Amino acid sequence: MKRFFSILLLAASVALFGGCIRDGSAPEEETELFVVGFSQSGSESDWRLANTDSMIETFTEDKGYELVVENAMQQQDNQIAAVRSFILEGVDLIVLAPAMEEGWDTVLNEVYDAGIPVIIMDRSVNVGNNSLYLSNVGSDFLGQGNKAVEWLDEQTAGEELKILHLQGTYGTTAQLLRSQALEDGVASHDNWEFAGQICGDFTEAKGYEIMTEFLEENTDFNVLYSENDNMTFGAIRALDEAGITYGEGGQVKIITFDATSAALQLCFDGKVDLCVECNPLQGPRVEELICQYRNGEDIPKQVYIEEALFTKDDLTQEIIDGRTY
Ligand code: GYE
Repeated sequence: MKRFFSILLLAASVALFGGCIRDGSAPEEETELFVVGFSQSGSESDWRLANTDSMIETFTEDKGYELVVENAMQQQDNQIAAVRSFILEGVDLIVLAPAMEEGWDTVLNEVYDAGIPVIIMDRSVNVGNNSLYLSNVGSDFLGQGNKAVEWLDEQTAGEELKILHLQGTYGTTAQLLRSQALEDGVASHDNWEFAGQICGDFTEAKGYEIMTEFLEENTDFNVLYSENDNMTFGAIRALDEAGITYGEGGQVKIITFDATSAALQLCFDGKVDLCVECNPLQGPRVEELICQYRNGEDIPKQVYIEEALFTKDDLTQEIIDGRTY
């Protein structure tokens, strides 16, 4: 009987570690779950909520995982504390969705010394030694910004542009690179200038607040480049209250990042001119990497998720309704 159990256990662990179950078939009861500690940076936006859901839906017990989720509420200190608690708990692997790019060397060295592998998801970390993590899965934020700038260039060739730049939380990869693309665009166009650069922290509330304040001083701009959809929703409320028109035939062209269903709907309705997609559904891609790692395969250091641009012409109601976030 004992022997029978050992064979069962062996078969189960071969299934888990050799095949890395992905088809939803239940592992043998005797098999231990693979524990993933997931440090999420916050819950500031619809993008972030969809990203958390994607992880929860992917790493289920029936596939052999236990997912421990810690939400840092946009505070790096909370996130560092969460990572340390994962070390103490002895999780099998850590997925870190870092709020900030800087400040990770110490704690990631601690994780490394504890022998726990790390996958960085969404934004990046800037550390002295890249072997502190296995892989970085996320978006090509500079590519997103560059595509937006190219689109703006094509749409407005030769026009004088006064651009209001609504920025995400300073020091995050999404902000740094989307901002860099626009700053490069302004620097290389004599007819482009900034009307202002203001920070809305990636939230709807802050987007509304900072936009309202800005509009009290200055309404002389014809482009709004907003680094995420939630800030755009807040900014649009402020524009409505100030009586400034936007979108098709309006004073202000709006470019927004994420392409959530609510933003796509605004685009389809002619209120937003360009949605730059940023795909939050990264759980399955992270799982694939974990499987590769557990199977002893080589893992790419940087994995970008495929993303598109949407204008009204690219949209149908069906596409919008098919979006789960
Ligand atoms: O665009 C924004 C979120 O890092 C890609 O952060 C993420 C960004 C996303 O709060 O909505």
